[in-house]
Amino acid sequence: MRKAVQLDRWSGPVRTKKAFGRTVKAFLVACLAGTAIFNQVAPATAATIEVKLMQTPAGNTYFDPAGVHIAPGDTVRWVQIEGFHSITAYHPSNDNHELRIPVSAQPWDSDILLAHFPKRGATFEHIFTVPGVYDYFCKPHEMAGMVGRIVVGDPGDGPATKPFGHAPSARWKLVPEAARKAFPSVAEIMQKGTVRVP
Ligand SMILES: [Cu+2]
Repeated sequence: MRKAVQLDRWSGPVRTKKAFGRTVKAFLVACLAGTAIFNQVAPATAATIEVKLMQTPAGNTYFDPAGVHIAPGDTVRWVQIEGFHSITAYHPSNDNHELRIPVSAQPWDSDILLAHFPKRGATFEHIFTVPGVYDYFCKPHEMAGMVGRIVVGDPGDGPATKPFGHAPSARWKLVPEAARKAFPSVAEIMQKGTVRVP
């Protein structure tokens, strides 16, 4: 693909005027096309953090770890271990659930992971760029308290730092009681970096 070749040039050494011209052109083409050129120059420190999707033989379901502190640009990779799970952001676009991710962040919904990737070890990934607190849940197990919280950089003062039911006039679906109790606190996540279900 022509575009891919140009992007490769952008990341290569610039030795001549002609090459520099091509590089600038490639950059402009990429910008105009709205491609992910910034992924090409993402900081080398961007990390991938794994969270396991768990179900014990006794039927306990949880994200492991339930809470993580990551840096903007990091990727979280959820890994299927056992059970039927989804990884779904608390966001009105996901079945009118309460907004509990930063206002300017993109919501996500993996849907039931096993429906698409029936194997143990199947994964779902999301890249977190907007700083703040992100709350998410598992569709089949939200009522049982299968929820997770990710803090990206500075927690700030976004929706997930506010009490549950913070916008009653919006008539969003409320976070069930069992789920409310299952979130690790932002303070604990900031202190420990990783918070696992006891
Ligand atoms: Cu689940």
